[in-house]
Amino acid sequence: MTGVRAIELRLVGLPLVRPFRTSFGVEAEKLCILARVETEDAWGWGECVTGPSPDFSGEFNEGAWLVIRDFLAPALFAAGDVPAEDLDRVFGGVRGNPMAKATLVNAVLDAELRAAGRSLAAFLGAERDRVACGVSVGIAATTGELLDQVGGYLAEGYRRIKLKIEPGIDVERVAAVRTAYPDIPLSVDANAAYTLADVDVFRALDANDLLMAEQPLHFEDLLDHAKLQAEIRTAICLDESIRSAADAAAALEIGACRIVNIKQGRVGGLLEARRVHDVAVARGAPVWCGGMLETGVGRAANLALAALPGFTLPGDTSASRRYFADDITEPFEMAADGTMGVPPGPGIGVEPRPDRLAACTLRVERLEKE
Ligand code: NPG
Repeated sequence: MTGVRAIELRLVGLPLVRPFRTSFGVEAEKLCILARVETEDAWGWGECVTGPSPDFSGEFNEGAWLVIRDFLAPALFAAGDVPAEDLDRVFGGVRGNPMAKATLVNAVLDAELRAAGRSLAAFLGAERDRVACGVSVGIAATTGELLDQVGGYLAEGYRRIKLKIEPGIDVERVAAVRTAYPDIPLSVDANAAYTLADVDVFRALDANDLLMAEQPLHFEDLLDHAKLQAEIRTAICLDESIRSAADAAAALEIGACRIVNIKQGRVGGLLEARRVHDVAVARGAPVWCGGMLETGVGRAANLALAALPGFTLPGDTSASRRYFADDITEPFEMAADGTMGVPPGPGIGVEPRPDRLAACTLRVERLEKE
């Protein structure tokens, strides 16, 4: 492949079909950056998983835009003809900012694979062409509303229900869902809202036969997660705490978790995500593919990743319609058996539809190699 000669950054906005409430806030609209890199041979797309504010992580849209524009793009242009595999080194002068880096790593990889006529799934080492889908259910106003939502998603075929929890909206809610649906695969996600002082909440949750409790404690506190894991039966899964393969190795080594949520954007892109997968597989820990309410561009990348052999649990890889009335790409549909097809085409296998892209775009900036 020849080097990247231009990058188009775009801020896009799409209304969500229902506001998504977590322990750190409510999102009613999906606002994110899409990057399109251009080489002599192909275009490649990358979706940045940052949101409007630095809540899930320290990165956020306007910050990521500047990091890409002022630091990562100049480094990429200066690097010339380098494969995506070398971008760790190219971006090595910029600390942190894995979500901003992932945007360009994934876009360059997509361009490379499109030029080679090879699918992302095949490149990553996928072993199946369909993946099992779960759904993440935001904190509802009432238990009745939550039960309605869960019932609707189960009727659509979702194979695992994940409930967002926060202090005070946890044990009773989860027990109500478990009572209504005694046999479904069920998990909870706290988005770091608890402390070790809340160990009794997690002991009480143990009674609900949960697949896992995701990110119960502070994202920087692996030791406390290890202490909590030693006190409860439910497997802890880490999300925010895992920013790299090294983090995953450390967390599994000290018993801070037994399961890893892999979000490629959170760990710096698809290549590091595959390394996280490999670390977990080597240690016998199951992984699954997390979601960040991505548009079809990010969803396509997630599906390819979720087809790797270590992804043995259903992911937050839901159908487009769970998020958007009209996605940016052709919508991703889930079959009635709760699986979704991995795009077989070159690269991520999908493109934004020009009319939808134009309608959703709030701002564009074109960066060119000098
Ligand atoms: O289906 O994409 C999805 C959403 C899954 O719950 C989900 N994501 O904490 O994992 C999370 C949460 C999230 C969404 C976090 C958006 C940050 C932004």
